Amino acid sequence: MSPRLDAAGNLRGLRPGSVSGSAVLYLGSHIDTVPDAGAFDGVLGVVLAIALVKALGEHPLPFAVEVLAFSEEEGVRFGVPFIGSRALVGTIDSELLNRLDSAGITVAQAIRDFGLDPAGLPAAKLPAATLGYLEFHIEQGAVLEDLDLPLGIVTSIAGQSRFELLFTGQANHAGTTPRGRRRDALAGAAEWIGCVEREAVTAPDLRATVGQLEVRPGTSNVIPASVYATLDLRHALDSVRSEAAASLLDAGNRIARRRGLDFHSEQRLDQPAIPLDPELICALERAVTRSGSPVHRMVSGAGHDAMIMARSCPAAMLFLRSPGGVSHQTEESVLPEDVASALAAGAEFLKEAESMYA
Ligand code: HGY
Ligand code: MN
Ligand code: MN
Repeated sequence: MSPRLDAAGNLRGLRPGSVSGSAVLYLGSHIDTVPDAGAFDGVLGVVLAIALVKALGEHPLPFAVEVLAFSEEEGVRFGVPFIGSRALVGTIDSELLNRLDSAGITVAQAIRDFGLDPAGLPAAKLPAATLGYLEFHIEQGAVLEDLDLPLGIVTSIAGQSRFELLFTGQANHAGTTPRGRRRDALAGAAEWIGCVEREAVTAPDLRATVGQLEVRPGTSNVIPASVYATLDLRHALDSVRSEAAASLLDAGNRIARRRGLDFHSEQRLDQPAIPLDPELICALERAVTRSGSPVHRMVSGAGHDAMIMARSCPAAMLFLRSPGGVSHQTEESVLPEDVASALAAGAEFLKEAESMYA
């Protein structure tokens, strides 16, 4: 393949089609991950895509295949996900380019520090002649594990809200300040986190997570002056997700008022749930069946670049079983036999594509 780095730092490898100017089928996933991560989230999809291109050898296809290794999907550094794939659908705007990381470096500066030029972002966009996008990814949950199935065909990807929250009280002496005079930001945040858990229990299938909590000044004999927290909400139905968000922001305001705290929230992401492409899903089902694996349709609780690519082209995903149902931690794994099943299904999918796009 001819590899290149686009202005968003996506690493891309193009395998030309049998005629020049062929339309492009994209395969890939992301190569960034989370702190203390496993070794398969994202990168497995990139390696599988490369293996499928390698298996094609010199076989001519009536379309080009481009492998995509997205630069930034998780959103760890700048608090907003899908930066790499947003470049391909043209939604990187000045608000995103000016977002700061914890060292005060903007996204634009980070791109320049990487030796790239943000002015080149428009050239990263998908061409008009884009056939579609297929992403292989570990499931990151326990559905396939519990059903003892190797592969899952994703029908839709749950919507995702991300918030940054700040509880502000008053630092004071831990030993001299009586209960009635305290404006304890951590006690307020802790009460609110209890509301988050209760919301997730009452709204079926809602996933609500407080992943980050930073206490200031953060020493044992000072009543916490402020607490920074994040909230991550996921649900297959956007209405359930937005109702939960409104209810939890309201709870934060109520708790803060009663405790004499300030409560500030900023929404970092409001990513709607995305249905994947029905035609590609059917092609994937035929491919999985022909390759000898059972077909299982499922919703993805995790977010993926496919939900961004789906704005501009037909998108589909094939999940591989996550042993133990764990991910985003070092126990994350994948079974070699499931990788073999995914490769066999992927090879059959390319045959399907050959007849679909001939
Ligand atoms: O957070 C997610 O859903 C994915 O791992 N980026
Ligand atoms: Mn991830
Ligand atoms: Mn991922």
